[in-house]
Amino acid sequence: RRDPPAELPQWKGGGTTHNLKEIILGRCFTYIRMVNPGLRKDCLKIWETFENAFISKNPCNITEQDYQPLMELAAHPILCNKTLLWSKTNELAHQYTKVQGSLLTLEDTLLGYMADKVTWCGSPSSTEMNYQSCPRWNECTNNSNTIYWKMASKIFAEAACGVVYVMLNGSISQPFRNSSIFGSVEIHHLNPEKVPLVKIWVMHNIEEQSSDSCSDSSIKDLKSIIEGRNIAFSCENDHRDVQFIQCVRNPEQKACRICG
Ligand code: N1C
Repeated sequence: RRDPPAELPQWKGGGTTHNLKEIILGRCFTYIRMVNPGLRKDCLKIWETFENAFISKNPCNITEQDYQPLMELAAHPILCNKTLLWSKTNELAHQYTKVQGSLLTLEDTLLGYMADKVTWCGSPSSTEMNYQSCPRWNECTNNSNTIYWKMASKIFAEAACGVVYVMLNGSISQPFRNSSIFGSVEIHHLNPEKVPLVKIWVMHNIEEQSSDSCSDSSIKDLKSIIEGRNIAFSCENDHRDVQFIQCVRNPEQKACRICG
């Protein structure tokens, strides 16, 4: 008796975002016409290059080379003293930059703007995108999305100049993790010739008791990595400007009250 025919590989993650082409093209045009007018980029060429990076390929075998042409086409300079990196503070970091108005996260650059919150992958047996499923990061590390974020993050960190700000989450067990994109890619690609100082802001969930996360052992590890790269380090718990954003939703919290 023979085994039933093998099923097509099904990944555990959600499939390619529907209308991916329209979303990426639309975001690219929005970016060059409205977000950063004056930036000259060929959005149609960017889409074709993006598609070429992963179409007809095993989504678990994507390499940096696949995305290299796209990264070269889409990268652009950013001003000094405006870079904000983050890890496990996605929502707060973006809420803050939106209101604060001058700091930029990767999602404020073309590469981050186009790919924010979308998923994509192809399959070796088809020239179509896989709308059924895509690999999750725990199924394979070199999947089409992770490689994209790692490369875009590397380029973003390399391009940084002046003071670099970093928002970390003090309400999780290790605010700094070597395995995060921030810990494995970004800190290692800041250029000490252009970046004199990294300022860490460790934020805590406003509804919890705050603690001194700057003295946490994971932050000490981070300090030695940064100083070892000849970049000065500073760390602050619950940076006040960012706390104001947290206070909007929790105005009655103790940390948010002006008197008593
Ligand atoms: O692994 P992380 O955080 O430390 O990555 C965050 C770090 C930021 O400084 C960004 O510049 O790396 C960059 N980055 C993104 O901008 C981004 N947007 C969306 C990295 N990852 C990004 N994502 C998705 O979130 C992506 O799918 C990636 O795997 C997660 C990482 O989030 P994290 O663990 O909080």
